[in-house]
Amino acid sequence: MVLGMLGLGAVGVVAGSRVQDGLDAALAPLQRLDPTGLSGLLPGNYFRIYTVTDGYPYESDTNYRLTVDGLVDHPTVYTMADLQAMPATRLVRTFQCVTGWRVDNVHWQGVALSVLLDKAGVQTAGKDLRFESFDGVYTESLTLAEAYRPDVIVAYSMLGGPVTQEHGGPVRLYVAPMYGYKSIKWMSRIQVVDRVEPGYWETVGNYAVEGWIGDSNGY
Ligand SMILES: Nc1nc2c(c(=O)[nH]1)N[C@H]1C(S)=C(S)[C@@H](COP(=O)(O)O)O[C@H]1N2
Ligand SMILES: [Mo]
Repeated sequence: MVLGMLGLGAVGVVAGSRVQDGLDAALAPLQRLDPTGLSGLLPGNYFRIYTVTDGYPYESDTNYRLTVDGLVDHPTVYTMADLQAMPATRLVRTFQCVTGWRVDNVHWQGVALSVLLDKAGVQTAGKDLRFESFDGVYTESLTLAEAYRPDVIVAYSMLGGPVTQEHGGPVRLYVAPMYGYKSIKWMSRIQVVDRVEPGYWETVGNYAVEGWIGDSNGY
């Protein structure tokens, strides 16, 4: 009896994740045609997969590298194993895209950005951060004060497993208090700079550089 129930439970989990994969796959072509996010008008409590290039870049866990450099005393290149060996931060939060869609109770795990900044030793001239994606196009920004919040993490886990390729794996940023566009996917570089450099949608789409959830936004 107990074994039977466990078996049923396992089947339920697998079926559930297949349904979600199917939804993502079905929506992917639509999302590629819709970089401005009008598909956010569709109903449903699930992620839309966004990319501003013509695909989803791939990097294996083994080959993945994250560079922290710029105005720091100790420029560092991290591997996946390095990040996973560091103290982990877990968050369960609503993910909110500025276009209107949201996903409740998303589980995240990663390294607090503040931990990486402390290790790097930010110089006094360093005021802001510039983030790069290995898609070669998308960028983002945060002030140093924002980056030091405990709910800003360099995430290697999302939705109960590794961050998938479509969701920006192996590693993406997760800025919990801000709209989704701040959470850069396929993150490859964190550069400490001396002034705010507005990110991709903040230049192309006039989104607010300060992406606080709940604020009105240039979007
Ligand atoms: N590299 C990259 N990061 C990105 C985006 C993107 O197109 N490219 N879209 C942003 C936006 S607007 C949102 S809402 C979220 C969506 O995350 P998801 O694709 O995992 O749903 O990723 C953000 N990070
Ligand atoms: Mo978004």
